[in-house]
Amino acid sequence: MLQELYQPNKEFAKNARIKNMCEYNELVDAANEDYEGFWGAFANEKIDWFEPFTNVLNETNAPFVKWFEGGKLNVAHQCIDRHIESRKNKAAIIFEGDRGDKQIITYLELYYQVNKFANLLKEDFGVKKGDRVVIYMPMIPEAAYAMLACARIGAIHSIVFGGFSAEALRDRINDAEAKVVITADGAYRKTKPYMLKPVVDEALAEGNSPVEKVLVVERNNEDLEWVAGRDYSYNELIKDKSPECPAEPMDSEDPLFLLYTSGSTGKPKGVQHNQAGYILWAQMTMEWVFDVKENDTYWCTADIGWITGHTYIVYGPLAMGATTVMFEGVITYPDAGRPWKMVEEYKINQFYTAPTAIRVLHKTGENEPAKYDISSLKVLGTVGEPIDPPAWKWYYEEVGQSKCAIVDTYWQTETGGHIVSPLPGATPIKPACATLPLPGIIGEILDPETGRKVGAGESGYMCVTRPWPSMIRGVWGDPERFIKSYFGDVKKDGKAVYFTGDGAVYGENGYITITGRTDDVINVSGHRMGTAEVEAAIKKHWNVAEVAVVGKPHEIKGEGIFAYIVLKSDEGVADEVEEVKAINNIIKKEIGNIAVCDDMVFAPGLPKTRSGKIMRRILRSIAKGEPITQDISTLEDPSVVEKIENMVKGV
Ligand code: 6R9
Repeated sequence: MLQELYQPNKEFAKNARIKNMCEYNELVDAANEDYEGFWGAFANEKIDWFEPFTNVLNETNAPFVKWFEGGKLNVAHQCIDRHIESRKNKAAIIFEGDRGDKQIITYLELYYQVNKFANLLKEDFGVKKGDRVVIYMPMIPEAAYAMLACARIGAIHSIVFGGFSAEALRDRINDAEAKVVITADGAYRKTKPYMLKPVVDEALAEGNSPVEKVLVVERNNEDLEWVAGRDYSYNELIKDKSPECPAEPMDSEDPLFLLYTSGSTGKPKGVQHNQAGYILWAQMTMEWVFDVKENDTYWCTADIGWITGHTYIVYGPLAMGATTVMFEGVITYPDAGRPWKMVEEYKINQFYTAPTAIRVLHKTGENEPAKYDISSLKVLGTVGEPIDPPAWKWYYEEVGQSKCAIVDTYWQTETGGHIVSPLPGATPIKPACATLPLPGIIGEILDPETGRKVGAGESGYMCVTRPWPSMIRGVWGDPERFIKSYFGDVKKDGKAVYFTGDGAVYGENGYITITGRTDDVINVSGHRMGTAEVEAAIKKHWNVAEVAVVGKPHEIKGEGIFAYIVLKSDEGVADEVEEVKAINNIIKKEIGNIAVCDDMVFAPGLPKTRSGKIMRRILRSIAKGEPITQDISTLEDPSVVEKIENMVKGV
């Protein structure tokens, strides 16, 4: 195992914030010895408090915990105002549009834009502290202004990824009881305009919507249908707004945002993050894991519709006063050299993306990095799903020129920020391995039966056994689901601990390799998808009697979506291709393009136990083409397995 380790670049390590494993261990020990002292000291050092906190951690009502009680702060102040004195002319956001249009927004400019936006929300829309605001936006600077404007006035934003359908948007709006939606007329993708506002119209069409007002950023100048008294142009309203808006003093535990994510059952849940703990860890992990320096330019290719975009495009980089690149386009367009061209042009120092993107860049543009001067790169990051060793190697050798650390950052929507990751100046790295828990995070692989920490070479459940500042604070409107989803599976010393939903295995040196979800969540191109959600959409087709959805390994996407469908009747199914299309159209309507199935099999039945439980493990094995190892004799109808197997072989 050890020969597979790559040591940190010595030159880089000299100036890194955490320079070696001794320093890493000192921090880990400090947290172990005095957990509250450790976090309290960092909270004092990093956050510009309006009023100091009086208590570090309150666990009396665990798992509902409170961090930094008594403290007052404002996240927009932390991300913008406090930098004005020393960084007013520094680029806060470098925006590159899909068509190559560029914009550089300084911290002072960001301050004015966000204040105006905040005043608009307050004065024209009556948005108050605690109100929910849904943001359904493309990757344009106004999306970041919208987030920070909400934070400034204490409104709770809930971003819905622009690829979600009207139905999915409606569900999220209703669940959050949002008063306002902020959107854009449209945006560009591969130089072609597409529309967003009509999706909002459709989401609100049913009536009974909690939404009172819709704010439209006119990016494409498309002709739109405007609903009088509901829809307003941002471009018009913003004109006469004052560039000064006081930052609302917020309690440490006031909610900052909701972000809906998929679980193993039911509809998506609104993951709630609060103010102080979230912003503290967003900033600390930016500093530790990416080691961004004052003059660096950092680029994360995620979309702000996902947690990675929240923490590592907007909140983390701005909290530490860094320059963050925001990219509207598609990284393989016009060709797979686009990101390297941007690295050359902006002299990007840290580049953060997903394994899916790395695989596609590798496959379609293996030699592209060498065509550009990408010598500015220092740290490369990956996130969202396990990365495979060949993709890792290409990333390390061709993009990182064998001198950049790769930080394989493991975390989730619920963790707010990284929890297991190498530190670029300290941790010897290993292909496709997230390595060690970050200091302050008590991450352990536990045996789900006994709650015992497993040994080297053993696998178990990836857990965090103490609360940490940026952890999920609740599932919006459903405290029981919060407890059940995260604290129901694993107990350590009789106490329920946070379980991530992922399996993991320890290497000899305590290194953690994440092996993937243990539940019915699949990971398609790094996007989390509940198989139950896809099944619910498919069931809306009139002719579907039963359905089971599983993940299947996919060369580019990591996992693809494989659906086994039992039709009610073969009659009227003139053409299977048409049936597949019709079902996929329903999925597009109910969820969005990201949930379209890669494979669909019309099965004669599903393998079920006598109590009626669908044996998904069998279906997973069939999808993978693996031999079935489970005992099928106890199934209600064992013959169905062979029938399905034969059908799949013919797919
Ligand atoms: C940040 C993010 C979370 C799920 C998580 C796990 C998978 C994320 C990973 C990884 C292996 C990594 N995941 N990072 N698996 N190695 N470095 O992706 O959040 O969308 O909530 O997904 O993604 O399965 O449980 P989210």
